[in-house]
Amino acid sequence: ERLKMTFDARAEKSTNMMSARLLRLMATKRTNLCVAGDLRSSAAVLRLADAVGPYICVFKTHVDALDDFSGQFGPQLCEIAKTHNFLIMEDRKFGDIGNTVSLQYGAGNFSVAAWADLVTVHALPGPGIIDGLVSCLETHRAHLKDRACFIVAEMSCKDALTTASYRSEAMKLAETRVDFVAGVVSQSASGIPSPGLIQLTPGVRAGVNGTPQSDSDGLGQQYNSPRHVVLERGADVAVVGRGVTEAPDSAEAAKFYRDLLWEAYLERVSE
Ligand code: S5P
Repeated sequence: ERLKMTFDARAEKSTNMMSARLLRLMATKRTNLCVAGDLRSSAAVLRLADAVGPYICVFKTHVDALDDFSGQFGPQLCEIAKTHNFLIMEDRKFGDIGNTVSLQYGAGNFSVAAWADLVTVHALPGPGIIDGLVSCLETHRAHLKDRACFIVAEMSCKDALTTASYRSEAMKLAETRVDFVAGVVSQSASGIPSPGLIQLTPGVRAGVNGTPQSDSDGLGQQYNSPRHVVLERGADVAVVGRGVTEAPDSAEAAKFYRDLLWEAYLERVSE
């Protein structure tokens, strides 16, 4: 069964090169933590990536929320990723027709395809959105082999419209396009079709230093504990944003989350 398999064993089963690469990275580095660097200045995001780098498998960005994005951001983040051995995910949540996402992915100020190993994609437009992203990589003749996406199948926020049937259609899309799909963003493992697909689960926060665990943020986000998302909801990679960025010491917080998440993973695959 998928959830009982080790990340190494699942990498063997993976038909997507990037999901295999990420699963192996997680197994080698012994981390299933993704930190969401949702800060407003490029320098602050780069500083955070460098501080949490040793403890993460993926660093997730929202570059359209930066006040001062410049063309140097991508290459600088890539350098830090190389130093600490993690992948970069731009959480763009593409959601338009193929032609438009192809432009958004490869061009514009952000040139996401040039520096982000992974991107997030809404399932809403159907298979055409994957075709659009792939065609962008083909035109630029670059990165065809070292890029992939995660399909947002289910959202963490209260009253999200990602119903059970939407979720299951999104899973089918993931399965039919494993050429470019490395995983899904989801709150549970049910219906994930292949052991090679990675489940990324946001909405994770723990009580640190005796402070109580908060279960929401006042804007619809819903939080679960690291242990709960890995053991009860099937998270392979857990995303922690403010749990790390609002902590007094982000490196220490990342280490704290890494330890809890990895311990829960070991418990899941043991026996
Ligand atoms: O359903 C989702 C999908 C995503 S990718 N819910 C989410 O919260 N996210 C992202 O995860 C969100 O955009 C943010 O970057 C991160 C959660 O941040 P936190 O501060 O609430 O931990």
